[in-house]
Amino acid sequence: MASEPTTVTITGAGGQIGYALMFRIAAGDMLGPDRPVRLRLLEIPQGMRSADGAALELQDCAFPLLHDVEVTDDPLTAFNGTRIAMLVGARPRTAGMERADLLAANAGIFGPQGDAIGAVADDDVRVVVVGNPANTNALIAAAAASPDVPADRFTALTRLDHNRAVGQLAEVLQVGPGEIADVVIWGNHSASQFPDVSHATLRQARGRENGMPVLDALAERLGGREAATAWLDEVFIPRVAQRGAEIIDVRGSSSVASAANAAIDHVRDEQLGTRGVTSAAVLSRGEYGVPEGLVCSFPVTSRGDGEGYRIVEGLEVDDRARGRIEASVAELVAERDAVRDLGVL
Ligand code: NAX
Repeated sequence: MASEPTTVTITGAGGQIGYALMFRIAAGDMLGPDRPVRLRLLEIPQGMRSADGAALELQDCAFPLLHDVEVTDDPLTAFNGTRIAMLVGARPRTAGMERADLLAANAGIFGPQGDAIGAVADDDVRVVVVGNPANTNALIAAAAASPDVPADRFTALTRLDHNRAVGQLAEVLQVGPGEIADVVIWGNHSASQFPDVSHATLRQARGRENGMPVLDALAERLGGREAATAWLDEVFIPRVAQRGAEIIDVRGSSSVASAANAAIDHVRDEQLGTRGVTSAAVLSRGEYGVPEGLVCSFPVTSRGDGEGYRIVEGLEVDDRARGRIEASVAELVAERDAVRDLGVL
């Protein structure tokens, strides 16, 4: 076991996703069975009791990997020496709230948190933003942390969308989710996202060396190419994009365990390496025509070598896919411009 614990900060730790996250991190699900962790839980004063209660429960689990837990409402304490910052707490949209109000309210959270990360986090800090609007909140935090922390250390979570897409494909193709490789979520973590299966394969399908294209498997299963395309356009894409609303409708509450699971997948793969391509919202340097400086979901891989996620370049993007990606990117541009108008960036 490594002797020095890794500091992990969770914001919004008194909320639902925070509660679902911390026990799995303390159990070693995120950084592996050899890395002890020190948890720093950030809340606002109204959320402190809930986070304090969760900390008592963590103690009662007696996790061998959990070095210590501190609950605080001070960002400078929460981010002090942090290696992995998971920014979950955010201001939700309430009835009648305009997009500009929502962006402004979240800028008031993610700006100061970015400042604090810039001031006191570990030199090699990695940040994942879960709280919505996640991509633009990441942009705001990165701008605030600059120049102390390079902007490419800030990412946003689209792994839940990715995992949802894999789950839908696994069901229709009647294979295990682990069989499905190289699905891509492009764009914003919002209803405009584009879940793309054109590069996806079934890993070990019927002895084919490089796997069977998912598009071929769908055509086989659904009765031809046209039927497969119709299913993708009319069922799969809207269902993945609207899955959050479906969960609320059926469960009576938003996605919590699956969101926490995706955040753990995101950090674990970034730290320890990916198996094939996954999806994460990362800083664009102009790849695939996405304007530089946006935090956009791309196909990514990580070698687990400390360099973080790298965008997979050179994938073919046909006209249909290009149109969908551009629509989602236009939304990201509009969010960025709205934040600029507020004087935040
Ligand atoms: P909850 O309302 O249960 O918890 C949020 C917590 O954040 C609250 O305890 C609140 O006190 C705290 N908080 C608010 N401002 C804070 C601040 N400045 N510093 C520290 N803590 C603060 O929400 P929950 O269900 O946990 O969801 C959290 C966020 O995740 C929401 O913004 C939600 O929209 C977003 N999601 C993002 C997903 C993604 O894939 N990127 C999927 C799931 C989820 O919808």
